[in-house]
Amino acid sequence: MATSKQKLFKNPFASLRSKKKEPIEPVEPWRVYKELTGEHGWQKEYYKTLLTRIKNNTTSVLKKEDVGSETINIMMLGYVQSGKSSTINSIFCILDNRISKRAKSGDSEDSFTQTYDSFRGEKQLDDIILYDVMGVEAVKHQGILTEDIKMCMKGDVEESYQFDPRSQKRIDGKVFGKEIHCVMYCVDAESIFQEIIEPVKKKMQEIESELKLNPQDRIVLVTKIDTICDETKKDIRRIFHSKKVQNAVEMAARVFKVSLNQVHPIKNYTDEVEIDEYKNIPLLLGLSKAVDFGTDYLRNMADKAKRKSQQKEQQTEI
Ligand SMILES: Nc1nc2c(ncn2[C@@H]2O[C@H](COP(=O)(O)OP(=O)(O)OP(=O)(O)O)[C@@H](O)[C@H]2O)c(=O)[nH]1
Ligand SMILES: [Mg+2]
Repeated sequence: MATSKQKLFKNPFASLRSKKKEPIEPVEPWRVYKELTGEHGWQKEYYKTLLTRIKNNTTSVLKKEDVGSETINIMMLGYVQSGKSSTINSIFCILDNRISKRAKSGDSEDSFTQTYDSFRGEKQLDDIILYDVMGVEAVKHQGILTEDIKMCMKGDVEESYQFDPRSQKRIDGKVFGKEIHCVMYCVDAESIFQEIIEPVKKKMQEIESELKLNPQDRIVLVTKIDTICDETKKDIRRIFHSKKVQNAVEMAARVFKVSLNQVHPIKNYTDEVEIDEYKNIPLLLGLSKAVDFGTDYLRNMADKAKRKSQQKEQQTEI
């Protein structure tokens, strides 16, 4: 039986062969965060600083006049099995300080996630809602449809909506859900080096051109970096030193046509039995970028609304 990877890529075992040539890891980091490279290097408590920063950012924007939302809404997107649901779970692991499994995740040939599920954050992330969706698939009538993504972005999809790519009946466009403010696109580190077969490429390009039309921005999360770099697997603090991780990030930026600083490598909590505070750091660096983009979008919308109402006032004065 074909695995989901065999269905998506021409040569699913190419990366296993490439593992033999492990490059020597550079001493200098390929990405510099002042707080991680300073005198003290990685601090376990740093993830708490990131949580507080996210909270301060969301609060300051959401309380602004004309911001018509009480939450920052972030939607996951990506191929089937790319780690979308596991990323949501990892964020709850950080909040709960234990292994949590809120979103359904696991190995599956088709998309494990079949419904449009939302997960509202808690504690410092209580202003954030994460939306989980069905994975993108190469095969026709399988995986999330571009049409569904469009509706989700606009907030025209109800909670618990059952994705049905085989059905001719589409969502009827009534506003029940919440508008999306930023997209987190997941791609797994191993797959990014594979030659994507034509139908996947076509579907991805279709989604890309759709997303480009929307004013909301997106970030790319490169998941499963433990599968491409043993050194990072052993010690997550090597993540920004690893040549393999750097290559995966650069490749993702090229494939998704985004700037390098929009691509974030992460290791999700999957087999772990305990939380590793260091692992929380890359996860929160990725999330905080998505929150920044989400708040930027809301600020732009608020400015637009303000200008519109000022114009109206001026017109009535005349
Ligand atoms: N090694 C490793 N495995 C991961 C990581 N993230 C996710 N996985 C595994 O990848 C598989 C798919 O993960 P999911 O989170 O269900 O992926 P998904 O994108 O939600 O999949 P669908 O809902 O089927 O589209 C699961 O077996 C996870 O345990 C990671 O960072 N490292
Ligand atoms: Mg899923």
